[in-house]
Amino acid sequence: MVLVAAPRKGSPDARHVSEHLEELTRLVDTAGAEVVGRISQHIAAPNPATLIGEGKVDEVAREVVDADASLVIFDEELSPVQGANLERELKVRVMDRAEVILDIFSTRARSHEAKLQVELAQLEYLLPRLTRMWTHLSRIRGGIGLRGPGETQLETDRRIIRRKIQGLKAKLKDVEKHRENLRAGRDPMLSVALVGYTNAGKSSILRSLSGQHDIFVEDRLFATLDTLTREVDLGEGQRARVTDTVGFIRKLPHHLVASFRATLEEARSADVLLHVIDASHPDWEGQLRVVEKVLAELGLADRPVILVFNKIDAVSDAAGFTRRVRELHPTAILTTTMRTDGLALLKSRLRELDRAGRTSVRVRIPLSDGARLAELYREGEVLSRAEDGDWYELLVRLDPSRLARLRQGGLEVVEGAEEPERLRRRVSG
Ligand SMILES: Nc1nc2c(ncn2[C@@H]2O[C@H](COP(=O)(O)OP(=O)(O)OP(=O)(O)O)[C@@H](O)[C@H]2O)c(=O)[nH]1
Ligand SMILES: [Mg+2]
Repeated sequence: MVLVAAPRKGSPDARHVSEHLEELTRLVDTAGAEVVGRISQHIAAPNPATLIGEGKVDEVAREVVDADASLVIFDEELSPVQGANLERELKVRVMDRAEVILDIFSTRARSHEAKLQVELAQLEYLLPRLTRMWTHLSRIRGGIGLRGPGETQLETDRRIIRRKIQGLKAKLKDVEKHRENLRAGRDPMLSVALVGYTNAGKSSILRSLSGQHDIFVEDRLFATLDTLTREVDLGEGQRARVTDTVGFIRKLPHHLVASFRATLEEARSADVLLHVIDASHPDWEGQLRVVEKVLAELGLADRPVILVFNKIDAVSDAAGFTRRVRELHPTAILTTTMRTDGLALLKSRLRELDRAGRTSVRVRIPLSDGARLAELYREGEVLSRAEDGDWYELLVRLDPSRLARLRQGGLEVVEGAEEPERLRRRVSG
């Protein structure tokens, strides 16, 4: 197949054409096809009919014949009309980046939920392009349709697709509710979600943190499509629940973003997001911006975030890089999953957050109530203990939901020693 990039002149994309084509090549490779030619053009204004200029269309057509390609892929989004025109002129199938990504997702989706999400995204993508796809179909069908009275086949198809979309949305709502119930029933614990550009090392980090080597890691784009949650031992008796999520990529089809909402609900309910960045990637700054943009689209921009610069082992000038990152993002953490102690700092930061999310309270229990005393030691962190006649007086750090439960069970609180520190302030401050 032949790849085509047509960034706007002077746009940030224009400066990174070769990197973007490189990424598209990796996407295409993941989708299982082979690239035989690459063409790019910096355009002043997109041609509404064919995106690229007429002369360039001829050049692509020649390349298609010379390389005997059966498919042309554009890095930019094509409008339905542009796609149809280009297919007519190039006489081969034409796809854009969004369609390639959808294709990869559809072959990689494993869980019921991921499959529903991908199918929804595909139908939403298809709907406005139906005319063009339908022309393909009608040729195959030989024009024999199930035409109703006064209704064209196209309208019938559109109606069927709309109904399917409604059905899928309803099913995904159920999935979302089910997840919500699961979350509500879980033990209160610091919850953390890994987010970031695809291939940054999110799954590797979860693997190292949890010590579970069955977690899938691969040097491919979109290795992970399903969220996966694992309990992690942070050390010093503290634990956290860590969720791995689907990676982001530039020009992510927005239907795909929308349809992955249910999956990313896990991130929404997390106390803190770990935004994982591939420090060894030449355009890590561009990738960081893409992720922030997608997070904003998902309504997650206001979540507390820790930037985690991973693959620091693969950075050529590690000292210079560290200095630069410290200047730009003073609270960022630098990690590597290649060394056993590479995540020590991350763990200690998470322990700190876990403690910050807790409330310190002074409580009184009878000396005779050994069971309750043991419970407090088990569920919280006892900071001090004194005896006063028949009573113990303890200063204990607990998370708020545990405290509420103990109070319901009759625990006597003398005073709330300090307001729980807001996690958000701790992270961004
Ligand atoms: N050099 C180096 N490579 C790493 C490090 N962490 C992960 N990798 C490699 O990076 C590649 C991608 O890792 P994954 O953990 O699958 O990345 P991901 O962010 O989960 O990717 P997706 O699921 O595709 O979004 C794999 O080949 C890993 O072995 C690191 O600290 N240093
Ligand atoms: Mg992954």
